[in-house]
Amino acid sequence: MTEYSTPEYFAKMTRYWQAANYLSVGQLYLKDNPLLKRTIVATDVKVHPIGHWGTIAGQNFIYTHLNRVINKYNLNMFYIEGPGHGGQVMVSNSYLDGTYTEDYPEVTQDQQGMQKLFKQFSFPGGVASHASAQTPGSMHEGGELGYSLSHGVGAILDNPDEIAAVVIGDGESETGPLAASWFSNTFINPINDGAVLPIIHMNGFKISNPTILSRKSDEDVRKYLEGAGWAPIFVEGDDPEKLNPEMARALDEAVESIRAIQQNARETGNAGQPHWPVVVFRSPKGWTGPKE
Ligand SMILES: Cc1ncc(C[n+]2csc(CCOP(=O)(O)OP(=O)(O)O)c2C)c(N)n1
Ligand SMILES: [Mg+2]
Repeated sequence: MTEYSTPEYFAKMTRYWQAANYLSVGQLYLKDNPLLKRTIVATDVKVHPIGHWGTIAGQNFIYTHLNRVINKYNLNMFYIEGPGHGGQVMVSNSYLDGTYTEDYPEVTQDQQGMQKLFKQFSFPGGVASHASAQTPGSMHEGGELGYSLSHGVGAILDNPDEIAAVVIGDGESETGPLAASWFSNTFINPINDGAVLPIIHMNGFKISNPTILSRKSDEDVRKYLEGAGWAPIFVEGDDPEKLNPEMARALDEAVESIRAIQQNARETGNAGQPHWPVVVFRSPKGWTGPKE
């Protein structure tokens, strides 16, 4: 399994992440000139760009790493995007893996297709700025923050081989529904049910206001989550070269601990009340964007 942790593999992940980020920023701002092969002119740019760049690079990073563990451990895993206002995350990643073009053959994986992909995003007659029913594989449209974890738990009940990877915004975590849903682990039976892997995307802000959870120390966040019956794993940084091995280690640990909990319960017949892993991922809001 070391093939998934070599410097070469991590370098490819960085390039995949950068491609996803480029596709995401292109959808936000460009109508034409998708590869910036000629000097940018006013008509290349959207007059009213609508979208949330701040959540994108962090979520693309998480998505890239979830693809890694899916391949490494051959997982049945799906992604729930709590901060679903980052609609490009779903669109860009499904475009990169080819499923977007399967469903929309006119959006080809070349310059012409990219131009269509970019122009249609959050544009009259185009696609929504949040993860929506138009996105390949999407089951439920977002819009209202707070329900990601409860949806994730609902989806894995009686689905013993399924893992719902639930990305939760730190702003979202302040909503009543999300705060209450930390207790949903009480209802997960490791014998008959699958698992949720909550990943708190701690980018410090909700739109541009500071979040409560991000202002707390790791120690307080740890106690908060442990008190609700979870086992937190912390990852923090902004340099992909340093962060790739750390995120890989964190997600390996999370997946292996989910498997160990399930295996133990299924072998002994004792469901218990296990402390499932949760990843707390601190990265800058608007990561990779220019300061000016
Ligand atoms: C219940 C609810 N309240 C308010 C909003 C408006 N809103 C959209 S995005 C956002 C900030 C979300 O912050 P966070 O969850 O931290 O996600 P980030 O963009 O930082 O990843 C807010 C308040 C909403 N969509 N739903
Ligand atoms: Mg946030």
